[in-house]
Amino acid sequence: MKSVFSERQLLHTPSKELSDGEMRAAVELPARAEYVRDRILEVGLGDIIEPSAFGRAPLERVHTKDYLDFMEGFRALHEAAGRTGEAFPFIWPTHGLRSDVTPRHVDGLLGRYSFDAGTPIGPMSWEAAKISADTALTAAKMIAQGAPVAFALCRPPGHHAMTDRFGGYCFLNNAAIAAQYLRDEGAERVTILDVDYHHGNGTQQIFYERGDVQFLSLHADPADEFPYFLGYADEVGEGEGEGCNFNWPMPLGTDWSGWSASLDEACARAASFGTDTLVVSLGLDPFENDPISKFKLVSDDFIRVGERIAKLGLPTLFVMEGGYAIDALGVNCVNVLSGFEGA
Ligand code: SP5
Ligand code: ZN
Repeated sequence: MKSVFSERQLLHTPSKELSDGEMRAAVELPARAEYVRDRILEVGLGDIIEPSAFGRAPLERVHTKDYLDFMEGFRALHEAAGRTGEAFPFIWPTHGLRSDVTPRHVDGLLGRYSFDAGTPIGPMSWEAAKISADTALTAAKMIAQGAPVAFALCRPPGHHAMTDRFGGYCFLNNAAIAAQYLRDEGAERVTILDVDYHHGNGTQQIFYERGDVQFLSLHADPADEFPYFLGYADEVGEGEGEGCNFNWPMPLGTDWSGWSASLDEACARAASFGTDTLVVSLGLDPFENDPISKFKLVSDDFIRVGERIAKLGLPTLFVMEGGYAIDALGVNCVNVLSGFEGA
């Protein structure tokens, strides 16, 4: 299968993040993508293509213009405030504060356009995020033109990004942008299957009232894990989207037996929806040695993930999300892709 990737996605270089009451070394590092790229070349999975530039139009199908303007203008505002490194949001317009005002200062805007303090944003983050979205779009175009499968080596990741807020290491929702693009190019019923350890709150929010894009997510119970405030089993969609959103929250410590039972149920949902195109939000953080996660999948389990998804017999776009066990990331990611191809 073909993959899409650009070294410009490495320009976002977070150094630290707020974790356990301390500033710790960031985990969403450029090397993540390099390990996956190197493994693709090592096993000869297929060509790696450079993304082409799609411009703002496909981003505006998912994100608000004011959010994209903020992201584009962030670097200038940040530097005007006398800063050159990374920034962290630290105040949000929660209940009791005004959400109908747009501050002028970059720190106010950071709060307006984010939902957590765990996502460092630096001068080059927008550039890298934009290319990451182009990577998803370039791979989606291959599917729209008839390829049975394609892999978007996205980094930074996307599934936590909402219509108008970044967070969870995500700035642009690559999978959502690709799914919307596929709809606009003729797909009738798209399913997004999210296997990242964390609930894909951004993707769920974006499509929550949509009957044409189904969202299925397997993840750690948000009562115990980030993003805490979305991803529960009673969230089933609203309006046109009622019955098109399904969550499988699972206990910390879940291994292949429990996880694969949820995967089987999700695949049954994908089939019964009448899906014609599948987008997989491919997080590799359910891995047993992931430094921030508490599931127990082993490297060989990822081969079976690919095999199970292939059984659906759908045109499938894989979009990389999380996964922080850096030295195992290449093997685990490519195991899913080879499992899919070999099935
Ligand atoms: C795309 C993706 O996987 N985003 C994940 C964002 C998770 N951010 C919160 C991380 C908190 C980590 N705390 C770890 C404590 C370990 N002792
Ligand atoms: Zn994750």
